[in-house]
Amino acid sequence: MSRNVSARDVLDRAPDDRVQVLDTDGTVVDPALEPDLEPATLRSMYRDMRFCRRFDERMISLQRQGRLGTYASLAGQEGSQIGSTYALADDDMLSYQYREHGALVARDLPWEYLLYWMGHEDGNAALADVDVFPLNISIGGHLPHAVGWSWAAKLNDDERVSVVHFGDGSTSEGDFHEAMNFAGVYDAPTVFFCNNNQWAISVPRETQTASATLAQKAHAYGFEGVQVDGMDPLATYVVTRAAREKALDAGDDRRRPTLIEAIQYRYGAHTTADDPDVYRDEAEVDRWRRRDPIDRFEAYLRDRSVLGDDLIREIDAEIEDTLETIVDRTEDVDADPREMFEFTYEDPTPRLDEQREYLEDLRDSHGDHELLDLE
Ligand SMILES: Cc1ncc(C[n+]2csc(CCOP(=O)(O)OP(=O)(O)O)c2C)c(N)n1
Ligand SMILES: [Mg+2]
Repeated sequence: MSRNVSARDVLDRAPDDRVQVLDTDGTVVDPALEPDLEPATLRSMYRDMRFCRRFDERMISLQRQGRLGTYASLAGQEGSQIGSTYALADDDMLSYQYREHGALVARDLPWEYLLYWMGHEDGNAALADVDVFPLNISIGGHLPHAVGWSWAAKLNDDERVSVVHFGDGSTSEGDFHEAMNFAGVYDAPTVFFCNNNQWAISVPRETQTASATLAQKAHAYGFEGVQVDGMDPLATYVVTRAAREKALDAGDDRRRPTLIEAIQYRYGAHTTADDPDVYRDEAEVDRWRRRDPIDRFEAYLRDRSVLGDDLIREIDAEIEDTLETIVDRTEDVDADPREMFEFTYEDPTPRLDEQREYLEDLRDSHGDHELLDLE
């Protein structure tokens, strides 16, 4: 996988011995760990990271114009999402919280993904064609499902693994501990990928847990936990690749889980409904921006002549076209607000019936108001 090291070498380390390949200026700090990737793959990773940054700006702008619902920004977290997803097979099962748009970008971002953010019920469906579970707002709720999927894969001799992204805040939920325990006991081939972006809305990492690291929590469940520089796409690639190899073959005819704690930072607000100025200092944001994943990776690629100004211009033009196409396509879909009552219960509860009637009354009293014109 890397030039000189095995998966075992990457994972067999103390939980606070953080894996890093690139320095903040893009120079290689650990040549033994540098992955052996083709120029085309490196360019594609760069394109996807750049796409993520632009996607973020565009989504926030659409939200401000009233064309998109509440949105969770990923800026700062591109290296973690793209590096980790590139380390997988295309049909490994991916599940995520709500901020990991990059993992979807690395799976060619099906346009249907935007349906969720534009408030369509269809946006809650699994993206089955690209092996991605539905978006998960209920913190930690998707972890047991990810483990269950991987356990089933193992029992069926299916050579795929399950990779689950979640936040630092998720590690305080019971679901996290139940999922980790189950995976440890039943040898479930799961890669737990924790995006530790230092904050769970306004709660800082320091008050989330008394543990020195989140990675060490894996030891309580009998498997390895490893920290990685989450703003270094080559490091997240190398660690995820190693964890995947272990999930396929951990020796002794076993498949084993791993917890990865990717250290990173969310530059923006928690969501478009949040104001971070009330709980954190702008100087903190500036400090983390010096570790920017795109700048670092760009410097690395330019130094190797894999990337130059002309190619970046071409990439940017393609990104704008692609974004325009998926936004137009989603905006062309007609929404029917009645769908919000359709998919949770086979038989609606009395409370839901009441709410549906309330909606119908509103429609009657507002005539053909744009949002309530259901016919
Ligand atoms: C079970 C549950 N409890 C509380 C919330 C409210 N909530 C929404 S986001 C969030 C913080 C999650 O933080 P983290 O896991 O670190 O993810 P991040 O937003 O930083 O990516 C909370 C508590 C929720 N969505 N689900
Ligand atoms: Mg967080």
